[in-house]
Amino acid sequence: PGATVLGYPRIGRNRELKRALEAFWAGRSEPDDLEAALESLRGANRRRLAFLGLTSDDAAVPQDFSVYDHVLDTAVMLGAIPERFADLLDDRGRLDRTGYFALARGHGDRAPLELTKWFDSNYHYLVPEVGPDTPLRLADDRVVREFLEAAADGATLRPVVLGPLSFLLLAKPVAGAPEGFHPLDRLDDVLPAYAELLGELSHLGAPWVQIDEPALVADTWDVPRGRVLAAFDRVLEELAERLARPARPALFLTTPYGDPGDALPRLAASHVEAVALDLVRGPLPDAGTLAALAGKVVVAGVVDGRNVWRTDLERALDLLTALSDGIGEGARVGVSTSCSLLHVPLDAGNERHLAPELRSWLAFADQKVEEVVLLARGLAEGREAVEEELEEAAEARRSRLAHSGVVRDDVREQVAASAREDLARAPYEERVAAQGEILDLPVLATTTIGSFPQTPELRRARAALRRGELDRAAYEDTVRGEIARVVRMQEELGLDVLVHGEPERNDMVQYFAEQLDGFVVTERGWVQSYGSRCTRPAILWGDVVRRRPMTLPWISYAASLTDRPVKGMLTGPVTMLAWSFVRDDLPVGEVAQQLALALRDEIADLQAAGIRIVQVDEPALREKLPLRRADRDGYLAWAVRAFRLATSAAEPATQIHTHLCYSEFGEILDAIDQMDADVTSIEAARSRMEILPQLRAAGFRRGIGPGVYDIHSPRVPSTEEIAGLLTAALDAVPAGQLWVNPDCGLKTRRYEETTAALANLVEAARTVRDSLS
Ligand code: THG
Ligand code: ZN
Repeated sequence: PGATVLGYPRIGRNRELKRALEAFWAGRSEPDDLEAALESLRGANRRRLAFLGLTSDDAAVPQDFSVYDHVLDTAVMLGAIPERFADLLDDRGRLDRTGYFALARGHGDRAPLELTKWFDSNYHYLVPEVGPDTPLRLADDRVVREFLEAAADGATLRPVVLGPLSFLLLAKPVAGAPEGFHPLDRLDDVLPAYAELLGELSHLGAPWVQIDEPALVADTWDVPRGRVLAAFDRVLEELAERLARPARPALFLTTPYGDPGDALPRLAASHVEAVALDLVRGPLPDAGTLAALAGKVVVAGVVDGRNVWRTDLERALDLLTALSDGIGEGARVGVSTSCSLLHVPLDAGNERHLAPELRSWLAFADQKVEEVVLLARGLAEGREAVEEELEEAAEARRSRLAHSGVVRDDVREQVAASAREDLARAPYEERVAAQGEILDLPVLATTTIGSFPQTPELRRARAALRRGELDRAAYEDTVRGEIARVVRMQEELGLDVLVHGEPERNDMVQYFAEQLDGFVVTERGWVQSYGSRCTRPAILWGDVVRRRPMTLPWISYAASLTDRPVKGMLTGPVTMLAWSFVRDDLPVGEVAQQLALALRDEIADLQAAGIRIVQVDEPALREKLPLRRADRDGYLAWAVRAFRLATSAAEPATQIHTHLCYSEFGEILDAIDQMDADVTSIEAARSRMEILPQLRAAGFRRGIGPGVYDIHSPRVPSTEEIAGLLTAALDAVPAGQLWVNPDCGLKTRRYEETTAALANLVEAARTVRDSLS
């Protein structure tokens, strides 16, 4: 019992992790420099947590560092190294740092592990590849080494490992695995490795080990729930029961990101010593389950690890008391965060330019640690002991809810009025005819997703603008110069629908957040996205109002430079929400409608200025899909409605495009259809167009642009290769429906690759087009 957190950001207060990794990758530092920087980062994190009040005696400080990704670390720990990297293993079957980075980033022509979204967050993990013959054993002693590293410094940490069930459910079968094989088939092969690790840690004196099993809160895996539960029973049997203390440390089992549901009674009946519950997203367990938890430490995740608002401490203490009373006699309740603090920035105290009132509403990672410590004290010593802090937090909360920007009557009225609107655009056939007349595009029209590479010159100009060394007029000249260059380049390449290239945007969410009332952006609120890459999520705190056109001057300028159609580029409502921290005082579906209304005004302005094509990107639509099946329809209903509301100002002759990232669309095909965009571009190059027959079978009849150039790799695809993909696409989609485009924005690529690949793309479209007639 006491206070703890399930995990802490790994990037460092000044993004030291990014600096250390990128210097090493660029050859600017030696392996020893890198290891020293990583060790110093681990030391700084544990000292910080101790300073904030987590104690070593309770092993309250988690040992959860990762150099690149914790799922990759688990794969390496278990020796699950794909065959194509076998020659990077040393004679004891181990990977050095270079090998580790090869799995994360690729090596020569060997593809890295696939990156995909971690649960419903904007963090990406590397997908382990497990087949029937993948060697699985305890192959790496990182956990032990880092435990000893801290011990040498006088700290007793609580090692954190991703549990065997979650590891296998997050993995994918190796290419060529037999039909019907599932990584979960290998459960009995990974359990001994975990048992061995627990034995070693116990031997070294680790009092606790944290095992994360977030997979239990989702019911959307490709195996039935019954099988997941049976596998979980095996985990509990082998690790908690068969292996008795002191042959293993006490087990601290967590189920972050939601409600473990029917897995909880099993956990309550098991031999684990502590159970951590996400009480922000999940409910207080029922009376029977609470009673069954009586012999254990129950760690209550009452501080939200996914958002940045200060905790309602009063409510949290009520919850802790209810939990304690519900367990009854001898209850041992600990206080924690709902999940790792990986998803929030480090310290709101670092924000020097936020309005003090706004700043007082926020809790980033460090403030959340303090909240947890305070709540544990309140629980132990009684409410009176923390009366003052409770009142101060309540006051900050009242100030937020009473702020004049939080409820704006005009916005609420517009949203209410829009709920009565029929959002159907003209019938698709009518739109196709009207658009065809105006746009006069060939079949297999070519375009890009929107962004072009961000040049060092642009980055420098933006930084100089921020520091006040460049005035706005000069900055805007730089941006216009870049737009002119990109438009000319696209004309020369022979693309049919042009874009302005987005040189004015740092991030596709932040750019809009900076211009909308209701949002604030941070200065140093970095959150890890993957590896060394971070984003600075905006904070949506009030009702949303568009002050003035946000993209119109740039798009109009681009359009003035060419006779070809220029596509306007906007970020859709779901993605604006998904990649920001969102207010907790209004249902998120309603916030989405407010964003949609702001976007609708922008589309109306673009249309009035003669822009005939507008793309509303929703790359995060798939990622926000709820982890429980029962919640999916409700989510998709408001997400689709927001998209339709945003695009409802478009006349029949205005062509609406959308772009969706990540290739698993199976579950949302119906929603994509209901969004009713005229053209949808999707990621498909890596999956060899597998999605198309599904779209066809679902009766999708609108324009579709399956990406034919994989922009996530520096490789330039040949004309023949692209033509081959297009020909394959034509098997499933009539030529009149097919668009030709890369599979995502080009922002992270370099111009050399981009122009070569686009030239091949245009050439391939011509060849296939000619072969049609
Ligand atoms: N914006 C936001 N979230 C995203 C993406 C985005 N999530 C999904 C996907 N795109 C993630 N991809 C990236 C790609 C590159 C970077 C971050 C996420 C990146 N970041 C810079 C860095 O870490 O140095 C900082 C960028 C900045 O200055 O804002 O390169 O597009 N919100
Ligand atoms: Zn994309």
